[in-house]
Amino acid sequence: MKITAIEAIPFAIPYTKPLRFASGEVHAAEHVLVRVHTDDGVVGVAEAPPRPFTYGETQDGIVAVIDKVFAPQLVGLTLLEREVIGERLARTVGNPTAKSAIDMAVWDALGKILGYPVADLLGGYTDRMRVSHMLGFDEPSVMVAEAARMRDTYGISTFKVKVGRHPASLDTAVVRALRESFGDSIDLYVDGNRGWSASESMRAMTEMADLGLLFAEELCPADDVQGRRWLVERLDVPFIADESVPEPADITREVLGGSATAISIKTARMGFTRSRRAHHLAEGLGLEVVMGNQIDGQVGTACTLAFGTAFELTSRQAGELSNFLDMSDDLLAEPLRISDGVLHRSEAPGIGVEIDADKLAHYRLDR
Ligand code: MUC
Ligand code: MG
Repeated sequence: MKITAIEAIPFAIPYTKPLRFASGEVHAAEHVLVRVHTDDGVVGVAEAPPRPFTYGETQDGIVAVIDKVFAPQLVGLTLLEREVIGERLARTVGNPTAKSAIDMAVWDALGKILGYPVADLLGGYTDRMRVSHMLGFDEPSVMVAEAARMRDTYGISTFKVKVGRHPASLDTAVVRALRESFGDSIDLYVDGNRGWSASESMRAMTEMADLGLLFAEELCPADDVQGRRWLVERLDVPFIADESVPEPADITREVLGGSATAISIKTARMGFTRSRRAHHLAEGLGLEVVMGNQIDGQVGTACTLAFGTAFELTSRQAGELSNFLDMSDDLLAEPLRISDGVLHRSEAPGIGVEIDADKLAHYRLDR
């Protein structure tokens, strides 16, 4: 159970369809595959997606902090010492996806050694989640066609619509077109990635009041403290905190401060260990939870699914598990498959994925 080495392997896989949103855009999955090796010969894996516009991390930075700081601090510890691992990672400020990938690779290795899926070790609630697909900025007709393709091909009927543009009518027109095209057969919610002010958000939400939205996510910055409280108090749908709650303590602060009433749990930024704390906080504070997507590849999606299926609260809402569909390829030997709007988790130990050695050799950037 002893950690003998931690590898950070940069790779790049192009997107077939770039994702555009208020805080940035993504054209390629320039991620880092993290492998935790143990003296049992077992290797745990996870992936870190650099999101400079959200967390400040870069692909080179993730590789450097793992190689130079985290690996030397963790080699020699055992997989059972996860509190010690967390404490050592926490000595370094920031770097959430680098820390989280290490945490999840540790859990993956532990599951493989014990012979159980991580989802069962964490909570074992269910074997599947409904899938919510994220629609990036485009013309209304293109976004409606994309939703129709997702529904017809994969059975997906929940959509998160990216908003936050100026003028806001660019976005409200999209949401209205989706509702008019699909009627009540789909669920819709919106994510602003902090693109609007509180008053712009209120005007847009008022304009969309008849469209039956499930949630509104991060429409305006949490740093606009009074404005955001004012907005959240007036909305009649839960307000999801996403990038404003990278740590469990942020959840407490934002919720008790009246700036959020629901949270997005992203394993990419909290790993399994801190996501579990976020989940317990959500239970204790009475918050709705959506399993969010950090524009993850299939390894990251398997991690989100492992965590989401572990608990009742995290599997209640459709999880954002489909961004990988917009990638031209991936690293898994056996790809994830969404059908009838549902993604089943693997019954294999750990997070239940196997890396295809040829694909990794093809896409890695360090050789
Ligand atoms: C999301 O839910 O916001 C876009 C930016 C980011 O940090 O994550 C994605 C999706
Ligand atoms: Mg979001």
